Amino acid sequence: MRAVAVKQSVSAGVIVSGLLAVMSLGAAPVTTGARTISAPKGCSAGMAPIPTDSGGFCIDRYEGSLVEVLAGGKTRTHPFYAEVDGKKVRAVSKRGRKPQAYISQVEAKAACEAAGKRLCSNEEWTKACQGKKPTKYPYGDVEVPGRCNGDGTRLHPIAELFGAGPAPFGDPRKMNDPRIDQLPNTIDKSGARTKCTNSYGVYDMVGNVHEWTDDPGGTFKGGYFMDTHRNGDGCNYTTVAHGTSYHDYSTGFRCCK
Ligand SMILES: [Ca+2]
Repeated sequence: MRAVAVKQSVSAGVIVSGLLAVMSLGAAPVTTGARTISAPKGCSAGMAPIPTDSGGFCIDRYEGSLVEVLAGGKTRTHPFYAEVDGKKVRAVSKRGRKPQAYISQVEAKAACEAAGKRLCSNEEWTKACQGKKPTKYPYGDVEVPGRCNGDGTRLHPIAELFGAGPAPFGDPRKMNDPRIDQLPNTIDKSGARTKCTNSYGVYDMVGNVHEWTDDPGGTFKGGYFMDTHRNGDGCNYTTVAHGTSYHDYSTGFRCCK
């Protein structure tokens, strides 16, 4: 019975997706047995619709980058390697931009809200990462080296800048040094790894930068360019060691709506 239920669920997801392609906006709910799976209506540019049995949600296709909002409402690009440091910023989901790192959950939440969005819940984030037919990695259950930016084969950038040993990892100033993510072979532009995606068309959920969720206890998910296994494999990678004001060269975000 369980296998049948799963098959129905996946089938409904395909139907909803097909309707979306035709209609652009939303779709009539699809009922499978006791469950009704429906897609969200009107996901904005740069977001993907994720159908669920509670109405669905939208998620940014790309890791978040930032623009600074200036007096008078004009904006300018905020450097991905610079801390937010009290600036008024707004989240952007755009292919080809290096995603923001050095950002806390508190700052990421404000940036999403300034864009009319919010941080994703842990459950939303994981569902979007695993794809329509849930898999350990966005593209399948078996890891393909190099498909996402998480192999960690380069010398650790902290060791490159500050030498070996554990001490730099406990030093917030060193962990937020803007030079780190400007080193070669650290973070990629969003969407640059064209096969690091899934059946929803969402990119870089595993690797590149960690992504804050809305967990009030402080959680970020997916791993980063040096590691996608230590705290769980792929979409299950979950870091709970840091509070909501913490940030370093590896912490980024993505918004939902
Ligand atoms: Ca990521």
